[in-house]
Amino acid sequence: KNIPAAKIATMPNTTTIPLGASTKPETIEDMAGNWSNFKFAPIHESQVSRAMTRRYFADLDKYAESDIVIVGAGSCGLSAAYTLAKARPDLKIAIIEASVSPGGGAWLGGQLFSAMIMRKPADAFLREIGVPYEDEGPDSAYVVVKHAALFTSTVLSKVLQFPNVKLFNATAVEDLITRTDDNGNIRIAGVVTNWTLVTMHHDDQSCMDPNTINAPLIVSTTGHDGPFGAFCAKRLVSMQHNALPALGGMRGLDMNTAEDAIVKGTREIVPGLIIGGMELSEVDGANRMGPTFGAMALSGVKAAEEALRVFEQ
Ligand code: AHZ
Repeated sequence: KNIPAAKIATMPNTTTIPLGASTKPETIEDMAGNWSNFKFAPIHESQVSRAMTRRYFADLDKYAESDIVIVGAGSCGLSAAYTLAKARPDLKIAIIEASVSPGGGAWLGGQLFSAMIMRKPADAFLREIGVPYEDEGPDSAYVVVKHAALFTSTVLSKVLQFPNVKLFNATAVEDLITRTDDNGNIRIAGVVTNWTLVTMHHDDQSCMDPNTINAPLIVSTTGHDGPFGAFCAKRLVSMQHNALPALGGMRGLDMNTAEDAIVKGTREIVPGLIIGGMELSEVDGANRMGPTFGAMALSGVKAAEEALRVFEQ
């Protein structure tokens, strides 16, 4: 309000500046060696704000009623999202990720090591998404991706390019929407969300009610118990859902049993809620597998298959 009227009159008209109006030269090669004449396309700050906010709020509006919500964008959730979005481009798929950075624990292979181990036959998923890997031979039980970030960034970039997928990151699922039929059976009918920073401050700030997304099907892949982990499984227990009276509790590490159990066990736990990845270890009392990621990719594939089966019923 302190800007003089004359100055405002000389500001570019925000509605008529086409974005990129003066972006000549058009290629990086054109720019090389010509930096003294370099200039960005002129812009008014509100154009930037509006370009972001109108898309975000349009997405909130569009995905308030989704077909499938995936909770947690770790290796399992992203693999599920990829498989689902590819199989059914007609479905609206919202991914809710509590962290600013999607990927969960899949940015490193284990401890602080770069290489990611995928036990065979999960190498099929790497071929599907086009991630190169080393194979130590036909007798080897595993293949190696040279950096876990290569897997995660590839599957993430593919998921984000599907036009029917929206990732809401920095957003936490903080409750489930439920419906009870005349016989007292509970069906999950959506998720209750909030900005993660808000969710983290419910103890010291008041009146921060959440937002909602309705969906007939939720795929929860929030990982094992941790600051946010195993969220939907824990919520089923706390709401005294008779299908999950108590958590099984993740067991100690046993690669051989853990990976098979997680893939095979990925299923609809209660009507409307599929649980996969390491969240399932908390439901079933399955072992952990440590730094081998094949079960996460294939649990994601199975979660997608289960989702499509339920959806197509
Ligand atoms: O931020 C979490 C992470 O990105 C997200 N998340 C958790 N709670 C959430 C909530 N709302 C929204 N309430 C939430 N997002 O879920 C993601 C979980 O990713 P992850 O990598 O922790 O789980 P995963 O099951 O996809 O992969 C597990 C990888 C592991 S753990 C393990 C072991 O401990 O032995 N071994 C493997 C391979």
